[in-house]
Amino acid sequence: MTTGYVFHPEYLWHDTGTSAGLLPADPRAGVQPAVHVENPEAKRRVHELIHASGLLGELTVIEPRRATVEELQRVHTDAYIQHVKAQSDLRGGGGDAGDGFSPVGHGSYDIARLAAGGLIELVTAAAQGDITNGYALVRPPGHHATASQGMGFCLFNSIAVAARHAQTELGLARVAVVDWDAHHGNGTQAIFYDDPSVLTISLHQAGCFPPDSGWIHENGTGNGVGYALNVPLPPGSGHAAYLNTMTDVVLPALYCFSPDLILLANGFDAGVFDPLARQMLTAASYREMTRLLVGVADQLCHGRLIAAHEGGYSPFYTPYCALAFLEELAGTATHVTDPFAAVVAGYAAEPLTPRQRNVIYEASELLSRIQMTVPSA
Ligand code: 9RB
Ligand code: ZN
Repeated sequence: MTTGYVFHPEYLWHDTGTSAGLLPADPRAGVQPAVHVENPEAKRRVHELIHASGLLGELTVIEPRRATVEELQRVHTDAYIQHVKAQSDLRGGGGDAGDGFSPVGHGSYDIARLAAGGLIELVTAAAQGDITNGYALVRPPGHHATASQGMGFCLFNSIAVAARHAQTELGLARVAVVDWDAHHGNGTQAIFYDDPSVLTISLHQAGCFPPDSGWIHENGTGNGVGYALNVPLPPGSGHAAYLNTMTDVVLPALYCFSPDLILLANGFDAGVFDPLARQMLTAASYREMTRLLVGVADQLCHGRLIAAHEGGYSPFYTPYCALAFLEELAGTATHVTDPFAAVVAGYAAEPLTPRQRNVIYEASELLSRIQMTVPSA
């Protein structure tokens, strides 16, 4: 049993330029430019901590490759792929993948292909039995990207590309995508909305991003009805809300669905110090959520759980959440413990509120529509 790990320095070279927190910088309107919030720092520090803690030595390092155009075409339209390439070919940066919130730096097309290809390589290694599970520490992120548009810092939907690769090339027919990033995994949901062979489950802060997306009634369409699940947790949700969502919605959904592969959109922006959401998870929360997910993967699909890094913007706290996640994925522990644990202990102790309980209950009522066998088209 080994854990695969994908990282590449090029992931840090994806140049998002400047922004003003969420907004595009606009000096003429008095909106001050700052380093873009989706910048390399948090991810660089995650990799450093994985190395410095000694955990890297226990992992199976897997070299990423660039996803081919054919592999991207399983998910994205030709026009969109060409658009990202054209924006990336511009000199001096300033490109955008669609919504005005998805910067494309010079050369970012190749880096986004390296991110999607990193996921493909991990999924392939898991299918071959070279690794049990794995984590790709990639940039740019992917879960907001739809077939035809970049959104919310995301260029290519790496998880979706890996899911289609697993189905078409590796014989892994049923794929479940769990998305615990603080924002709605709208792109992944949209790509598989009519497809009962891919179950998408997104836990997120209600109404955060994209605006008006990820509500509980979004359940899929056509043959895919029942195979999209959303748990829009109120702002301020923390350890209890997320752990209860895992035990009452995510785990039962996975048992009902019985996947051959579980993919995880692994955002750490539901962490308590994150600037882009208002959730309150701690490193201990990520550890426990991961333990639950690893347990299901072991029971249902030979441990095959492959995670893609998504959000997580606190440079000082994201690394400890990621380390806790990866220790648990690898079934090991390092000498490094969350140095903020004492500070955040009170947040994690916050009990479930009635509103959180209602959302989780409503989501759990939708599980009966999932079938163990894919309905024939
Ligand atoms: C919109 C605005 C956002 C807000 C949040 C993210 C987070 C992404 C992430 C990206 C873009 C503003 C739509 C401001 O971490 N995903 O995992 N943009 N928000 N103005 N408008 C119209
Ligand atoms: Zn996010």
